[in-house]
Amino acid sequence: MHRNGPTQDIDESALSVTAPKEQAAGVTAVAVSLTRAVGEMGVIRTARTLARVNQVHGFDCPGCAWPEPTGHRRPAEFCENGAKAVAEEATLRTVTPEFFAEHSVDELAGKSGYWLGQQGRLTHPMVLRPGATHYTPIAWDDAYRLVTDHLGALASPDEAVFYTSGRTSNETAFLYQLLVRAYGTNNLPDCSNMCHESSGAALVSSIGIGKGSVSIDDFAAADLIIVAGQNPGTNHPRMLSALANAKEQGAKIVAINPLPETGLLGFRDPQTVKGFTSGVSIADDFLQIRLGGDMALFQALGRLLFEAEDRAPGTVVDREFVDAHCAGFAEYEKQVRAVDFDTALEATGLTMAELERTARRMTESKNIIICWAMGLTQQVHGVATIEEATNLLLLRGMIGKPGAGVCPVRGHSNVQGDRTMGIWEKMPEPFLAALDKEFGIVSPRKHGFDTVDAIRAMRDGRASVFFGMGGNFVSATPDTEVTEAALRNCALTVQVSTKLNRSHVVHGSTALILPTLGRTDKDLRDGVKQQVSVEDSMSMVHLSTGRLDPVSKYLRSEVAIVCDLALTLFGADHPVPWATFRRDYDTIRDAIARVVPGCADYNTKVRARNGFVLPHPPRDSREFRTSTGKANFAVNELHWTPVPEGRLILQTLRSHDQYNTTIYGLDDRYRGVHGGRKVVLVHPDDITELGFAENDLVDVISEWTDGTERSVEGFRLIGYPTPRGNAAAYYPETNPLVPLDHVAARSNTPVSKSVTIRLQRASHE
Ligand SMILES: Nc1nc2c(c(=O)[nH]1)N[C@H]1C(S)=C(S)[C@@H](COP(=O)(O)OP(=O)(O)OC[C@H]3O[C@@H](n4cnc5c(=O)[nH]c(N)nc54)[C@H](O)[C@@H]3O)O[C@H]1N2
Ligand SMILES: Nc1nc2c(c(=O)[nH]1)N[C@H]1C(S)=C(S)[C@@H](COP(=O)(O)OP(=O)(O)OC[C@H]3O[C@@H](n4cnc5c(=O)[nH]c(N)nc54)[C@H](O)[C@@H]3O)O[C@H]1N2
Ligand SMILES: [Mo]
Repeated sequence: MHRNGPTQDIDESALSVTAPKEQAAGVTAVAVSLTRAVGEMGVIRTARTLARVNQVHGFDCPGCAWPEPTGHRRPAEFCENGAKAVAEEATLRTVTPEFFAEHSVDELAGKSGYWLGQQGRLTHPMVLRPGATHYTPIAWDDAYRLVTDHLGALASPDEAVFYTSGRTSNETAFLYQLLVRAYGTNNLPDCSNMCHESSGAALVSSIGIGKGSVSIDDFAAADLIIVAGQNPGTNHPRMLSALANAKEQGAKIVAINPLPETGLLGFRDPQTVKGFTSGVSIADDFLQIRLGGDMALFQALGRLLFEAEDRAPGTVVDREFVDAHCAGFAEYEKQVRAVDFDTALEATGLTMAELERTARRMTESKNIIICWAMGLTQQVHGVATIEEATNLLLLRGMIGKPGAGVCPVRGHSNVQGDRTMGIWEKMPEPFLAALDKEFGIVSPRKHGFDTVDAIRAMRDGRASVFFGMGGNFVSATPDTEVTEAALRNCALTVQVSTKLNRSHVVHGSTALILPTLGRTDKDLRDGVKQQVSVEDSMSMVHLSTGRLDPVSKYLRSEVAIVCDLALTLFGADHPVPWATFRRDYDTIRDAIARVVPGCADYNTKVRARNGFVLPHPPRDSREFRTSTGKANFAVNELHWTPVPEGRLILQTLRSHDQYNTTIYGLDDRYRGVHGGRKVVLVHPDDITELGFAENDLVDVISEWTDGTERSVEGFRLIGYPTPRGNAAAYYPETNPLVPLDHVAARSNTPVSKSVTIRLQRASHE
């Protein structure tokens, strides 16, 4: 029943372009998802698998972190891209020792990430010895010893880096950070460093907790929902149902985006009969903002809100809320009243009428939610931008009441839970103290490396062991050439993975692939089925149970891998009961209950029908545990990036047919790009003005402030309705253009959404 992956790699010359789609989802989405799933898993496995996605006793969709509805769940609580994520994992295609014997690492390094991923699930632990050309099989015990020998040989634990990607369950995450801290380092970079780190930094400073303050039910109670810097039609498709539902209840929806993203502008809900035949326009207003213009927009809206208050005193500013709960209001008022509208119009590319209309919507609304994702976080001033959005909500008293609040929409399905469980290079003291008390260890207090600092350390030889708990570090991170050299600089690179990816073929002197169970796989310990738990974007924690037979008997669960590694590293008389944890995941949850705030009675509460919600003081009781003990109005100097002469500002984003570095297929259906990925979307007038024609092949060169340049070659120019001066291209192909030092202030997040580029006629046809 095993299948083989495709043998052909991408042929970019087959690329074709059609007009962008006006409506997302609908019948095509259902058809695409089923065809993909059947192709990977066959009919029976498809039916068994998709029926369990996001059901009460099923498994959590490994796609995005959008929550499940709390009440009635429809029989198909997933979307086209969730189905693709499931098919990608539940595939029957396999990558076996024979595959590795056939293909040298050099050969595999010449393949695209798409080709690698399509080969199927990894089946055996594999090792690449120093100087070897091929990976060969290794016994699990020998693999663990190889890792611990390397860790034991380091001059300091701080020379090892332990990365986490956001699919890892709470149980694994908790044990993994415990292993790393017991070993002696806080070097726990994660994908969040490249994702919502800016949201966390801003919200901790403004409201005292780095998580969103709304629940799924708040959407139906909102009367204004602002969606900024996010493409839910592709990346959080089930959010469109929540938005459509809110609209039916009378909410207005404003989309703020440089691109007219299909799902925001038109949507057919495939789960309703009506959705099969007719669609709705989700957004009542589409503000086509320039890249990086959001901070200026939010500040200008602040001034307009104060001016509306002047016209009708007592109607706009929620004095009671501000007086009782906020600090820094006077400073904020003073600064924002001085905002220069001309600058704001230039930075945003919007009209005064658009700003005024949006301000009016905000003054007329009783309940406002602001949602955002990577368009705001991956900016130089991402943290300040999110603070400015929060300022507007504080001014209107929109935190801690139904139908209102901040809503950072998370990416990976458990990226929020991983942080709750301690995956962070700078966990606060109370967490470390509780961990030490529970286990009788001494956690290090010195902050560890985040993602960018980890790359710098490996580049400079300050770290030489890399361990990846999931993810695809080499392809997800910026400045590909620098990062690849950094990984190659390591003595050992280890990847715990489900699928083959580029991080397996860009490696240290010794490299290990440790194949693991995914969310959909059955996990038996001594014949007893184990469950794991996850936390969604709205702080709901619930169980996930895999049901499929694993494609290979050599796969081990992530929990088992962490425990085995710990037993090899620390020996059997370590104070942490690793063997017990490995046998029965309930015992891990009991430990979590004693260490992690808000998790008391974890085993009981997580078994409730919809799981349980973690505490969120601002949402629950308007309590703000910040430096001032109040919600802080932030005062920020305006920052935006003008487009230099003859240049463009580039954002790197996701197509409709990928999950981060996992490429499902080559069709960005909604944007009308088919059969290839090496494209740059540019305004037709800019294409002409820069001396090119649509369809030309170009090299893209990024320019950095230190005078260095980076380039990618052979991209096709596509005329697209972006704002003038802005361009868009897919990640990860364009990661080589993002300089390692191009990071957001205060969050160190790579600035993937604002890279200065110039175009040049392609050097090779
Ligand atoms: N199918 C699928 N689902 C996914 C993922 C996936 O790859 N595939 N990835 C998951 C992950 S980890 C994450 S983090 C999320 C990502 O979800 P998104 O943040 O939606 O992902 P991106 O494709 O990066 O899209 C960024 C959006 O912001 C807009 N934008 C860019 N710059 C600006 C700006 O300066 N201002 C404004 N207002 N808008 C801007 C872009 O035009 C685009 O619409 O999705 C998650 N879900
Ligand atoms: N230029 C640019 N760069 C970006 C971004 C961008 O918008 N632009 N976005 C950033 C963002 S938001 C993120 S979150 C990161 C994503 O960074 P990562 O999380 O590191 O990348 P993914 O592509 O999600 O990882 C995919 C790999 O994870 C493994 N995997 C899948 N499921 C499991 C599992 O259950 N267990 C284990 N152990 N492994 C598994 C598979 O082997 C697969 O190849 O990329 C960031 N990089
Ligand atoms: Mo992400």
